[in-house]
Amino acid sequence: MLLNDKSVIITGASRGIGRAAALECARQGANVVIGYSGSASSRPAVDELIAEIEALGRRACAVGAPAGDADTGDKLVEAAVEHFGGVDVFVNNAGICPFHAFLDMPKELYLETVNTNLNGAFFAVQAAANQMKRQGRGGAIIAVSSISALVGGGMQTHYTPTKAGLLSLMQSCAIALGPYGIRCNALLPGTIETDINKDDLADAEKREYMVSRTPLGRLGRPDDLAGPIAFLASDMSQYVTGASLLVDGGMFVNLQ
Ligand code: NAD
Ligand code: RM4
Repeated sequence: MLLNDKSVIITGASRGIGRAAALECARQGANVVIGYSGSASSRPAVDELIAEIEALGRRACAVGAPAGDADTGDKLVEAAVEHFGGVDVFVNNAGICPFHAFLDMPKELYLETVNTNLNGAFFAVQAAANQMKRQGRGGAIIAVSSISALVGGGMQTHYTPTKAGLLSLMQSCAIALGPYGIRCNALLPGTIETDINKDDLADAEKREYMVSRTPLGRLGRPDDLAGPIAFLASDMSQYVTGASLLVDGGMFVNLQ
């Protein structure tokens, strides 16, 4: 019970890494605010997740609002305060990666990616941090960045800067919020099989190449990230702030 009675907000929790993190936090005793895009097609998955969390004996509620909107963070915080009495942990996880070449990148696609992955995160982190400061009992903020914060991708020129931006945001926020006991850390997943890269990894040759780059011999699964997120959210990491944790099966260090 690393997170007993903690109030945790996770964005983009309807599926993938966010969903696995929500379930692990609930297993560790937390109540969870599930952030999702607000689209009707996501709602069945959200309802199923609420039911699974309740079956674990914890509470959950959902807030449907696009991650890129500057006031989505306020809505998430309001829900956490109303339902669970405050915010102890904020996990910024929502993100998109519409693979596309650089030279003919549509302006709209670039702007949508930066807005969803980075601009919305800035305001949501700010909203969560202000609530934590008001409460006066510290807190933990985790940004789901990426191995792509450290290395490039020819079809990800709009995406990798947002992930580097999230890493940098956590480093600067660690300084800005340390005096309030609010820890800020970045989680850097490697290649995890989820909807975000389903099309990209449908290419058998590309998939095999990504596996071959991974010393642990397989791509990641969403639940590979759940433990590290719970760790960074919990007092087990009480002296960890401004850090980044690669969870990539060893992919980053695999030069030769
Ligand atoms: P996913 O596509 O399964 O999950 C993304 C989540 O973000 C979904 O719940 C989706 O509904 C939500 N989302 C997307 N746009 C949104 C919006 N505008 N408003 C609100 N929610 C929105 O993929 P995932 O792999 O679980 O991705 C989660 C995070 O992990 C992303 O930030 C991604 O960049 C990061 N990440 C993933 C990998 C990987 O290999 N899968 C690697 C590194 C980092
Ligand atoms: C990650 C990394 C993975 C890719 C996902 C979408 O940051 O680049 O390889 O599949 O993004």
